Amino acid sequence: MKMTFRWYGEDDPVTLSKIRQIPCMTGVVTAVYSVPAGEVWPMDDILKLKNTVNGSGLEMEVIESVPVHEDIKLKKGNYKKYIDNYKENIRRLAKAGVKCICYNFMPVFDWTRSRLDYVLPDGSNALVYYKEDVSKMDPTKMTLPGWDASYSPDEIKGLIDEYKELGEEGLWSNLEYFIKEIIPVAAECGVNMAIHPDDPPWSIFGIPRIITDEKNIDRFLSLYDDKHHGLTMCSGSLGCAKFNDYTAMVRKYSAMGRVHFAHVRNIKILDDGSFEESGHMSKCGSLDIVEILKAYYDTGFEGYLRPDHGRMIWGEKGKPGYGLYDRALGAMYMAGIWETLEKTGGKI
Ligand SMILES: [Mn+2]
Repeated sequence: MKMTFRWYGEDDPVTLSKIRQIPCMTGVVTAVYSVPAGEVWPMDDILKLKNTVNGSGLEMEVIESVPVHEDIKLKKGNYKKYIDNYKENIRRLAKAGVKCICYNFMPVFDWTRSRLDYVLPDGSNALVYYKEDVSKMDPTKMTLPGWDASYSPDEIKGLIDEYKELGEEGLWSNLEYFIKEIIPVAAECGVNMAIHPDDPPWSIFGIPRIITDEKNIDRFLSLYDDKHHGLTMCSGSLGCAKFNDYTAMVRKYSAMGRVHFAHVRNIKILDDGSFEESGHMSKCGSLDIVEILKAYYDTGFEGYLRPDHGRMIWGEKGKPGYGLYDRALGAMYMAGIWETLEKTGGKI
């Protein structure tokens, strides 16, 4: 296991030098953020990023994310050009020493929450998803940090209608086409492709979401029989649905050698299926973080792991979910569990 930390580039208030001081860190997970979705990343930009990261004593072996253009997900318009661009990005990143690329196939919207600054009982701020509030949200009149803000309200509405028309099976078919195009390139370059599950793992705003549960992940993996075709397992995404036995899923897919990247954070699931992002420690939420890490350890996990979203604590201001302090606490908590697993041969 290699512990990593997400870094949003030179504009990120959490600097590389701060990340370097977290004792367990081997590298950062980052991306070229200046290029619109679908376009080829200039090699100079990739190498500049790599040199900056390496210059601070950290590795850049994981990219999160190379975004998938909506035309590819809808298999319309310029999808062929965008798939060619995607393949070129895989080749270029491989040349720069990247070993793993995280991506997702969520239509239009990335992770969705109803509030980004909910105050937990201990006074920290966290992201929450309250079902009732989400049901009243109008996605054409708002945006969230992970969403592509380049669309106008009319364009968003048009996209939502197109995805409703496409439906789940249509989305599966477009995903299959994309996978069969890109995985041979990734395999040739020695890059592991790691799809991020949908967050949350159910349909929102009436549009389909398909990377949601064990049955669908089995179906996803069966699209291409090659270890380069794999997963980012995210406890905060799959684990926020009561219908997922998250630890069992980690055990299964990690044993198959298909988990290349692990996102670990805790979630407190509420009675109506809403959830709050909590501190990483097992007692803070509904997931048993020790059991999750033990599942990785027992199955010989050799991929990358990062703390996922953190709360905002100690008065820190910054990108929701991506402050320094709580993620650093989470990383050290998990590094401590991992060291104990190693020293006891997993007998904890
Ligand atoms: Mn995640």
